[in-house]
Amino acid sequence: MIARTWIPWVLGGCLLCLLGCTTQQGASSPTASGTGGAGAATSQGGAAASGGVDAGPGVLPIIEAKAGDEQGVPLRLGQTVTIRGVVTVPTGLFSIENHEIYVQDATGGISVYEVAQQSIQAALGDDLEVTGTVGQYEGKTEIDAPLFVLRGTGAPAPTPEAVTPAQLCADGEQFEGNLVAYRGVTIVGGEPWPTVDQAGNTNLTVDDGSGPCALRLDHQSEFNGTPEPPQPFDVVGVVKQYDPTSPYFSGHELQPRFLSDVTPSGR
Ligand SMILES: [Ca+2]
Repeated sequence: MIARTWIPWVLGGCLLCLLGCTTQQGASSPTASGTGGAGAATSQGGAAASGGVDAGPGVLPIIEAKAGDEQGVPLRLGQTVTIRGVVTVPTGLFSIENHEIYVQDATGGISVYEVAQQSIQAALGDDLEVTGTVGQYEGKTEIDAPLFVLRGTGAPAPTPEAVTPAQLCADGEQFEGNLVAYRGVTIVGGEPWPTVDQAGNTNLTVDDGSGPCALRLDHQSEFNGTPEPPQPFDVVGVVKQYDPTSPYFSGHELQPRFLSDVTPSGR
């Protein structure tokens, strides 16, 4: 007789697995385990990962993993979840000492963070399954202490959603972690463009006519020591947040990744 076990990850939201799952599909593997869709047997009620790939049993849509309460605190704070998405910010771009990457599925994106180690070298387009703890740092929701399973490589990048600076500053929570784009912005305040190498990050204020919001240049990214771009410009990046006080609904900022994320405005 083979008993179907009531395994703990059922509590993580995989009620459908009561009907059809017998194994955990390697989600706790500490390292990348090669390519291929080893676990994509069934779709989780709309939990499709990027590129139309079924996320697989036990995988939460990212929008659910990062959902917040009325104070902007993640509803699943401290809980272990498994998500799956395409890498939009690769290893080594935003942090050298620690490790911050971003992954995105069809429902949204999120920061994945680990301290003092890089347990995977994630590249743009990697299709990663991530199991970790939902955390929050100064308002920014993260998957902390992550374990990774590489499900594929070379997935197409999500199309950045166009947002205005006014939207991002007024209602940034809905965009947090996502790859987005400002269109036709000019620099209207904040710190100057880092034309000389800076020891710290640079926080500029940009506006497209809708209202101002933040554009943040990580000092470890390739923007340091570059000429100020012609304006207006378009800029792609992920949405971060720095808001040290509750409720956590302010302090959203767009952070570009590469020099190629900034282009002359098409307007
Ligand atoms: Ca937040």
